[in-house]
Amino acid sequence: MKHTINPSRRRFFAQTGAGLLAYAGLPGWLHAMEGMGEMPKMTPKKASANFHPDVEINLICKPSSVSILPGQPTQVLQYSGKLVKGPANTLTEIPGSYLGPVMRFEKGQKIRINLHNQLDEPTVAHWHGLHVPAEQDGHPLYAIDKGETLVYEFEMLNRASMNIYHPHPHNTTAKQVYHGLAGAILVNDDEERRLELPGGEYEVPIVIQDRLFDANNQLQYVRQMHDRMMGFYGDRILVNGRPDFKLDVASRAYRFRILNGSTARIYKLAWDDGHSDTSIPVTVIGTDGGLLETPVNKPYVMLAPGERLDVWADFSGRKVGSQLVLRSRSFSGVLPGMAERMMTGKHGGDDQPHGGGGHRMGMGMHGSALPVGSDYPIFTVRVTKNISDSPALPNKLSTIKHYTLGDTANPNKPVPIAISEGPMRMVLNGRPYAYNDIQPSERIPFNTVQLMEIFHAHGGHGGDKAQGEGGHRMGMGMRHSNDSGDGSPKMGGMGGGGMGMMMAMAHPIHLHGQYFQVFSRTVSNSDSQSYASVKDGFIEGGWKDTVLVMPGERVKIIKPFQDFKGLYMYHCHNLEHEDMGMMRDFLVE
Ligand SMILES: [Cu+2]
Repeated sequence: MKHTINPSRRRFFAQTGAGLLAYAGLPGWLHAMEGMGEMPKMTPKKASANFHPDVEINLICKPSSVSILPGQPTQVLQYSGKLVKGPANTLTEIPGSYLGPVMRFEKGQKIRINLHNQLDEPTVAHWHGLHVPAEQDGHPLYAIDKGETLVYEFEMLNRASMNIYHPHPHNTTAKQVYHGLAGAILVNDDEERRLELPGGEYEVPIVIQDRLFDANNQLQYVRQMHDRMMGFYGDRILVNGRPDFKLDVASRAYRFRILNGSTARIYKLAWDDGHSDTSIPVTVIGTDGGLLETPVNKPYVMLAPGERLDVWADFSGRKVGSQLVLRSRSFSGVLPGMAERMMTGKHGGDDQPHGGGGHRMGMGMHGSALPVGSDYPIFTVRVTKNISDSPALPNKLSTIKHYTLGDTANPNKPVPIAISEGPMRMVLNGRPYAYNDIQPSERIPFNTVQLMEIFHAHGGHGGDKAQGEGGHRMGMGMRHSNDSGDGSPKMGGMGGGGMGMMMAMAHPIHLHGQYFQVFSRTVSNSDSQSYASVKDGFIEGGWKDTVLVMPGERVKIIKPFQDFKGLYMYHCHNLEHEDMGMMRDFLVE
């Protein structure tokens, strides 16, 4: 890679966690800060004379103020877009929302986006899901300061799909997303168009987020260490930036483009029409990377941060005045047992160990009005108009070439993505994020298809090998232990796996660059009650860029690394984890 790095503009980011340094008395917390080192500052790229865009957008990120709850407006950060060139339907504002405009692109379009930073801090925009050159991907390396402009130029290579744009600056991604910086990208292509799926007012983006407001309607964010360790959870669900979202529909088929834009919250989506005797399946026609081959009916679907769902929702035959609610249904096991009990207010103070060396999970922790895994509504659909004519759900949606082991360059030696979980230390492959810290397993040969394996490092099976290479230090005498052998996590207990095991939780792992396919999912505790509460909610048959890895699970994926060399991040899309350093780079070379 040839880059101009101006050493006089180097930045130090350790201070971004300053408010949290109150916890610096805990050595493990300092370890978690290791990843928060220095990031070089690049000279922002300018428009190139020989790139002739079909579409050009000015994208401004700036502080703003939006009325969300009754009363005082809420201070937010916001993307606003102006179309400089291209089809009129390229940008669609979501009225009254802090979310950025929905961007609609066509496969094959040449796109220029001029990102203007009007925030008081560095930012950079990442196109989550898009297959773009490394230097167009919004790596933190390319973050710009206030007043600067970064020009992106790329061709849309993706198939029809829903993607995301959001900030990716070093250590402050979660905070910026939480305060409002995010938007949806829809890509269309000929294969999709032939299906004549519901469009226009019948195609509805549904961006699900959770937020916590103070008494003055202002957003509250990370208040304590625990909010980072477990992820930050609000107590109010917003859809497209609105509370108590209601959608008026006609009695016909709709296409819901659903995105989990929360920083940490995982949903178990299911329909509820108020009649417990009838269960309405969720009809899924697409995932992160676009349409499935055929529609899939599920009793519920798990949706982790960063994941998308294309849902066919047919209200044909429903009476005007009837309602349906999309709910998140109850489940367990995505958080450590003790954290789950604390969140639901079932403080097991006496029956749970507080961990070695004085680490207390209970430190400042409190119950939530909306515990993860509880049952609550997401939004309400109201049938307000009778229409007799509705499109039919196609049987065949798209063609997907399914990878086999024979397509991979490394069928017997998967690239490891080891999840290490410890108090104050959530990392991948044993190392917190650091720029220019590429390890041998992170060098990916250009133009290859790779088998990769995501697993919990404390789960045995050589996991600790991946950790041991460099700098693995668990603070306070805690250690990751291999001695459980079978890899079965003992939720909420110290037995067998040590503290790492006790901290086992679910992580949505996101890989930049091309979409991948889930090859296999194996779990050591398949018969557990927790796992049973989520297992029917995974959609594996299509293209993905984010995959939820439950405690005890090993997920093998197959991913192409074609067309572009350079640095591509992989990280936990629990954005609090990402900012703690649960992120690494692959170097495609
Ligand atoms: Cu995570």
